[in-house]
Amino acid sequence: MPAREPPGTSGAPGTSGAPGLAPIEVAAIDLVRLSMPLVRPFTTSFGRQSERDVLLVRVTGDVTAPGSGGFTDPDSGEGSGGHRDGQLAGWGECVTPAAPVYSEEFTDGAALVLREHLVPALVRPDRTVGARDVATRLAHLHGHRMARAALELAVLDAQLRAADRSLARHLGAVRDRVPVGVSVGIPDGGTPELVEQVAGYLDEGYLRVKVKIRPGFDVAPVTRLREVLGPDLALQVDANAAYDPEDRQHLAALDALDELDLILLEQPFGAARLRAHAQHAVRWRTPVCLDESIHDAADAADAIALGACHIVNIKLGRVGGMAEALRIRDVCRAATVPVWCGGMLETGVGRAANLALAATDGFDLPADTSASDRYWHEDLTAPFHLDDGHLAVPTGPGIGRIPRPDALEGAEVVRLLG
Ligand code: NPQ
Ligand code: MG
Repeated sequence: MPAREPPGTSGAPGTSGAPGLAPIEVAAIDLVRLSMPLVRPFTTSFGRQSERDVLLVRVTGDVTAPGSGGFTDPDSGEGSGGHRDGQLAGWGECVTPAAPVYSEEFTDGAALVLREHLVPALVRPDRTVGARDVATRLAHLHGHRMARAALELAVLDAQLRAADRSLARHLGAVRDRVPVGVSVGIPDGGTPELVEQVAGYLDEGYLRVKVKIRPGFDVAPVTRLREVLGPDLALQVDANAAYDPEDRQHLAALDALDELDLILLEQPFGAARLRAHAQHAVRWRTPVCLDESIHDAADAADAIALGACHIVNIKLGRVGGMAEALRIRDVCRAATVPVWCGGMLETGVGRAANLALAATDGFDLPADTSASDRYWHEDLTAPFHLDDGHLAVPTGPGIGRIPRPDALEGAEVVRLLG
């Protein structure tokens, strides 16, 4: 057991029984950036996206004792990539949107902070690095959790590939497939198009539907969905912080949504408005779920103690990576607060990590990790397919997916270290 990596703590405290992971010798770190068109525009209360500005972190490690099976990917039939001349690559997706519309984080900012601050601090003492070191060596830096998460996940993926172990196994996954739902944007065509899209996703087999709402597109479309698709439709809504707790019309709309038998109401108010969430959560029968408000395990504990939420959406990027995601899961489990795995329009790289997380104990509601074809004509990796409302958890080394080399042909690669 390497002294620097005690059992079960290699980027994944909170997991029990996972053997420790050896750190890797970092040979290079690159940012890989490309634009991918979405299959249909995705509109939320904060704006309309028709393409995804994708940013990946690639950590290349020197392999001194290559594992025998560590370099093929049974899920995709591809090699794990980057493994030549005694090297292997780990991948992490930085889920920042191009603009600071979901939170303060955005892709140019993430790329800059990775290049100028996070990567230098990570390798400054020495180039022997494990996923845990991302938290400890970057502890003096504030924020930028999505950038941090991408770096942590890339290091963890490289370590796991070197050890020929899957992320899901490392985390102690309790299921080999994950029940999934779909997040449906506000359609250009309004309510009729929403009904049509939701019916289409149900035909594909999605187990629940999450509808994006904003003031002016809320009660009428959601009521219509209930009328057309019936009381059995597993339906929830996400406001992305668009409602003002001081606005009577906004509150009247939320009160009306409370009559529609929703599984949950996600983030009606601003990220910092815990007291407003608590004041209204106590009146509503619909459980309030927080997304943007929860950055770490302490936020989750505070929100639960205040009565500001009954359910927590966990996203690897928003909380700074796997270690913190598992801590939040543990805080919620101790308080019997259900959690589920959210999504940020990830490519197959981020989707693979989400599935491993969602396969762990405590993730009891369907994930927002939809199939690849919900977002992409062609995913960056071997695609994820919907099977009876579930996605299979990758079983290959690390996250179990790599970007297809041909898909990266037009990508911009910036070497941060090498
Ligand atoms: C949420 N995700 O749960 C987010 C919001 C979101 C699947 O609903 C570009 C980058 C566009 C990140 C659109 C889903 C995005 C984005 C929506 C995140 O709140
Ligand atoms: Mg959300």
